[in-house]
Amino acid sequence: MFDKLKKKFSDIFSKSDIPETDKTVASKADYKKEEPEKTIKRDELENTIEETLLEADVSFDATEQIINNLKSNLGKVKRKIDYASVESELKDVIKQIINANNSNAIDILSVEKKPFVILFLGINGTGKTTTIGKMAYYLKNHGQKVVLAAADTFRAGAIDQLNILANNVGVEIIKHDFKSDPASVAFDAIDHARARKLDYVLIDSAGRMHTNKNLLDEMKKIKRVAKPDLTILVLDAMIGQDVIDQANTFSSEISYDAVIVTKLDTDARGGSIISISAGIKKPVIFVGIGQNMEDIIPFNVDWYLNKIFSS
Ligand SMILES: Nc1nc2c(ncn2[C@@H]2O[C@H](COP(=O)(O)OP(=O)(O)O)[C@@H](O)[C@H]2O)c(=O)[nH]1
Ligand SMILES: [Mg+2]
Repeated sequence: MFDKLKKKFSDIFSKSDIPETDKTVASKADYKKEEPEKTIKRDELENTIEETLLEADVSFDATEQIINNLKSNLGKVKRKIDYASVESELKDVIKQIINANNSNAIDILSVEKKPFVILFLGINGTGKTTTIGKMAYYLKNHGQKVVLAAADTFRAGAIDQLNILANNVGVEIIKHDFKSDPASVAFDAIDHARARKLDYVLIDSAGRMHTNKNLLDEMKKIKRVAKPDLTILVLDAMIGQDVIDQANTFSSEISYDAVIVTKLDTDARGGSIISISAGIKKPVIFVGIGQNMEDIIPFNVDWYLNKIFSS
């Protein structure tokens, strides 16, 4: 993600001005004396960082926030700015922004209330249903008993898709007929979990566009009836900067507590998590990193920094 910045630095600092033929110890020393000190102007540095971030799909607001924080930090760096010190400051600033919104992230495995009810929201194709399968797999592997609620009764095939995932993972599922009331599916799943003393209820939902009032009302009804302990908005890393608009549209209609970002494995630009943290102010609790059931990991800021600074 920071290739451009690295290249800029290597262009300025690493290029030797000494002709190959003159590379004896003595002549090197002579050249050093005459060579003007190589520097990068502060505004040139800031502009390059700004461009790099914007090209990596970091939102404009988040980029401004990073540059402003960086300005005060870079003031402390000595005259000669090298890539390592800029990278280290940049990492610190990005980490602060992400941590500011992740400090209150819930640890799903240590919740006391059982059954713990989780509702998944998000527009079509973001990866809700797949993420529910992955979460069921994750929870089951941690010794938890899970039931899925097939409350996307709107799209043909959605119930079957969740059913296949439930069978593959080996967890229970509550489903009604296509077009039936999603709130009643959620209600039944919670009832079932209580009766069987299960630990988690994961509720799927149909993809809601903010333009469709009926679907929005239905989603609000699921929330009213199920009274979830946690509502998760599923966001697709691939949609770039639109992610903020999408999240804000949701929050103006229905509240949510945390975010799961999917398809990080295909997010070549990498800036989505920074934009989400700066723009949405909700914790990112898990990230999806592939299409298989094991491809979900609890979000960890150091893992993310490592990923974006090494790619
Ligand atoms: N590469 C990748 N694909 C994913 C990930 N999560 C979901 N998908 C794919 O995204 C597509 C849509 O997923 P689906 O769960 O049906 O989305 P929904 O409409 O929100 O329920 C499917 O092809 C999934 O395999 C992920 O983390 N990485
Ligand atoms: Mg779905």
